[in-house]
Amino acid sequence: MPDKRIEKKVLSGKRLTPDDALRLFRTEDIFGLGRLASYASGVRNGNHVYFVQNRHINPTNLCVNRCRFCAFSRSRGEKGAFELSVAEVLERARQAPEGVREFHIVGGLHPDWSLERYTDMLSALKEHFPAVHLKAFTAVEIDYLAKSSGLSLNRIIMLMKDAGLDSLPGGGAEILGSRVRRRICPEKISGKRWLEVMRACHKEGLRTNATMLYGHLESPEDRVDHLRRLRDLQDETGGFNAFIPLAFQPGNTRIKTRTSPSGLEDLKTIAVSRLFLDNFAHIKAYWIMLGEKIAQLALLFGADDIDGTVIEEKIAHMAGTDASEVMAKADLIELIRRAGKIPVERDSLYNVVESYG
Ligand code: V47
Ligand code: SF4
Repeated sequence: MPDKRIEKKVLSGKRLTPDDALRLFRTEDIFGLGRLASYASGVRNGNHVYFVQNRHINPTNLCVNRCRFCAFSRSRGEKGAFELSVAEVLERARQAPEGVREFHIVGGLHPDWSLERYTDMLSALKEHFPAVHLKAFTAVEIDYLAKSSGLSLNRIIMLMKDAGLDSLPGGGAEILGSRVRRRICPEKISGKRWLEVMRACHKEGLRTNATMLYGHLESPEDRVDHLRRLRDLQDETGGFNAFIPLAFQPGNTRIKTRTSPSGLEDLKTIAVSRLFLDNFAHIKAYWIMLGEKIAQLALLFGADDIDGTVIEEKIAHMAGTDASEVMAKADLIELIRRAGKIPVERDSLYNVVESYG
């Protein structure tokens, strides 16, 4: 075991300190760490691993921010820039197979789309697909809409909810601490503001996810600080559904690292997140960023969710990932089963649709 004292704490359900998390990030006992995280996952979710039938839709990649780690965004007129009309968004939605339960919608910060452009998109989707959950817009986009419309954050959240928004994905968190944030995404809202937007959403009854982009310029201390801030907000609101560590994909970006994080780094990050975030019900191994094989191993290192069918993915693919863009439901089930786990299809709020035990 990585540390007897930490092991004792986990087995007796005691909360880990930031210093404990740092020790875990530094341990070389990867199997001991995995066993401990797997135990913590079992306490919360038994042997179940969740997946969702979803479809990603990116309405535009025009973005005024141009974060250094992002290969997806473009400026107006640049090669590869795109902006979808509401009709084209609907067309993408229609391509989703029978059984899809969630549209995951995120985009760049468009230089001149109006607030109505966003509410029209949500209401059109809701009108045509009333049974599909709309998980849309990161905290960064919500903040941008408030700033560009001159309306308050709470007003924007209300308008989005009225138009059909059901929950928010966890993007835009990156590394919340300002030292790294200034270097990887200087134009983006601060970590403090990201947390404020999430707090406001939770208070309005919208559930959200949280992410952490790792494997670039951050240190283990930066990761622990990030996790601590998320755990503190979760203590306050209880509004986060899942935590998703996002493995950095370096292709076509302006961050000088040669490779994406190693498999061991991926597994460690999943395991430490599971152990430290004791108030998060779910840790998601996002197979698009991890690759199918590491995502499968992550299920033995504390993850209890593997995300979904996805269908079309641009953010990781424009940054050079070699994972595929779509995984069929049957393949998700098989991947989970082969890890010795029970596949459970869920909706966006983790209600069970069907268990394949
Ligand atoms: O905010 C951008 C990240 C995020 C790169 O909530 C990159 O269920 C790696 O948040 N390498 C968007 N990551 C994706 C996201 C997400 C994905 C899946 C599920 C959920 C959920 C949320 O992608 C961005 C940014 O943090 N990102 N560029 C890159 N080169
Ligand atoms: Fe824009 Fe988001 Fe890419 Fe940053 S990560 S450049 S905010 S699309």
